[in-house]
Amino acid sequence: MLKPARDYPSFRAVVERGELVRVVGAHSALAAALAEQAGFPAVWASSLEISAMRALPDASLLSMNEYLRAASEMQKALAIPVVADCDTGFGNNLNVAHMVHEYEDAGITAVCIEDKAFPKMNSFSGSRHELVDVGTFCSKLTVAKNTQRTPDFFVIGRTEALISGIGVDEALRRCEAYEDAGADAVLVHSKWPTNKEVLEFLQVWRRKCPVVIVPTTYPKWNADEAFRAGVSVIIYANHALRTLISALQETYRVILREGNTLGLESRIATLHDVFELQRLEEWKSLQP
Ligand code: SPV
Ligand code: MG
Repeated sequence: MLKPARDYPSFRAVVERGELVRVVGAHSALAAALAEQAGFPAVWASSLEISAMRALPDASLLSMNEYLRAASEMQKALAIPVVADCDTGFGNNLNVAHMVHEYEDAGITAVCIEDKAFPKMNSFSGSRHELVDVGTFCSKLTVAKNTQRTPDFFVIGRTEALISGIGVDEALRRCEAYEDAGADAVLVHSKWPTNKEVLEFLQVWRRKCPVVIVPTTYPKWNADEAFRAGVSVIIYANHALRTLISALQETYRVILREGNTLGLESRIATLHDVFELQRLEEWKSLQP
């Protein structure tokens, strides 16, 4: 019998297994379903990927409802949890409370908010990234935790201290305060070309809160090594988007160049693959 919505564990339950959690970014339910098929235990509903699907920059342009819709479409297609990238929380404490109501209602079990000022710019955009002060962000985290209705709801507090260039000590000071304010995990984001800054952070971090990283600019660091160094969750945030771009560029080029699609056929998914991802047979069984 067709079950359009599937059962899935909360992100907290996945983290509490005690193993390294590798999370991959997605921009659509289809990409999320492929991540699940590949074996990932959770999916990151990335603000960069979701904005890029509209050919727009990741600059607080889309509304909360647009991000929520994308995350909730992903969650409906999955038997693994979505971690929703909620940027700055879409405004002040009131926006954060509204966000938690809406995301929790939609069945999302984990959200991530960051300490940049609204409106924000993507962390790799080369802009000056203004942060809110520690107290302001702690207050957002406390509001988020006080708003949730299910005990499992998981709030990640993300610092952009390293992205804005104010150093590892400040990142530590902020993450300690975010844990004290109720964050269930801290995300320390870095754009350093190696794992240097994150390692310095981990060497001093003595708190219980799990540490989340996004190793976009230091892709050499192996997951097992990161786990041994104290990382609990790794987010591969934008590789799906970049793969999509390269794959489509190549397909479109070949079609125009060759005048037919013969050379592509063995390299691209079949329609059977498409129907399977759509669970077409299950849907067809509704109307015998
Ligand atoms: C995202 O994937 O939208 C992120 C990670 O927040 S980053 O793009 O590195 O800021
Ligand atoms: Mg983002």
